[in-house]
Amino acid sequence: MEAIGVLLMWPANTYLEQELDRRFTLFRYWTQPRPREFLAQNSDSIRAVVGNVFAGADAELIDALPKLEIVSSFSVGLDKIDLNKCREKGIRVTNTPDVLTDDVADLAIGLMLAVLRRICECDKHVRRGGWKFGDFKLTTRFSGKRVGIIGLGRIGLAIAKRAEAFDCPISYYSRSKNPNTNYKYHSTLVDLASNCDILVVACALTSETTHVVNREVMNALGPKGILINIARGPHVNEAELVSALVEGRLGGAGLDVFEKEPHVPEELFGLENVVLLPHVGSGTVETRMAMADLVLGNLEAHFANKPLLTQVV
Ligand code: 8YV
Repeated sequence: MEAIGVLLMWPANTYLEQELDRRFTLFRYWTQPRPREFLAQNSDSIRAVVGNVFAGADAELIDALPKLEIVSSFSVGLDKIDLNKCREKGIRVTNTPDVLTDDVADLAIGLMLAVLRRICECDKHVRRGGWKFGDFKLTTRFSGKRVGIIGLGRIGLAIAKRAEAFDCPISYYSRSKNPNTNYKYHSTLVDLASNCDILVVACALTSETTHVVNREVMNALGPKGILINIARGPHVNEAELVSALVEGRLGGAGLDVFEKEPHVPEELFGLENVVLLPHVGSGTVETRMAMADLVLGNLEAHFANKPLLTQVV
């Protein structure tokens, strides 16, 4: 059978890379010193692309691969893939939903607790020997705080379920009201931010949701409000976030994602009411294995003319 060329865009996972190498003719895009020349020389053999949150399949890449049949993303987020272009060209797209929902939702709760109870600062206090000279200052309770969720999809609902276990009243904002839940719906994001203590970004990144958390929303959340972002950095106007935190107009933030990863605004480094994580939402052994198996399973299904496991387009 003719060798199937698969273009891996980013070294996201060792197991995935090894399995792609074993099953297909694997091209490692990030290792190519002259990408355009590489694509011109190999475009006829590349029938699949595997991307992730850092590198996907934009219009330029898709146009350079005339034999491309499927884009299988090692991520649930699809913001690095030109979905309309894929639709136009009949290119199938898959992602890795569900298998990472629990990890991401767990981390959102972890960030809420870490910010409100200053867990990272308490740890430093002990490690620096500060406890010998006095107790750590009092912090604030998480249980019972009002949690507002932007986007009530799989991950948003999982966060809500966890926060309810802490007796947190749940409210949400999304494009339309979810008829299958009793959570309080707010028709505007400013209204949600004005009526919660903790605002969580859990929606997909699109042109409509880029910078959806702006200065007005941050001011509405207020000097005791906490912003949690486990979705995408560009959901938040990062320059406005830095000024809101530095000026005290926002009470704190727990951030796993940033506008220009891996670069994080250094103004945040000295703020004790901010917890900074390196985009580790799905970063457990179990989940990344399950994600890799979904990528592999979708590719195997496609090339065996069987139904895809998690088809988006
Ligand atoms: C990626 C993510 O899964 O799935 C997503 O959309 O944001 C991440 O958890 C991870 O970075 C691997 O690409």
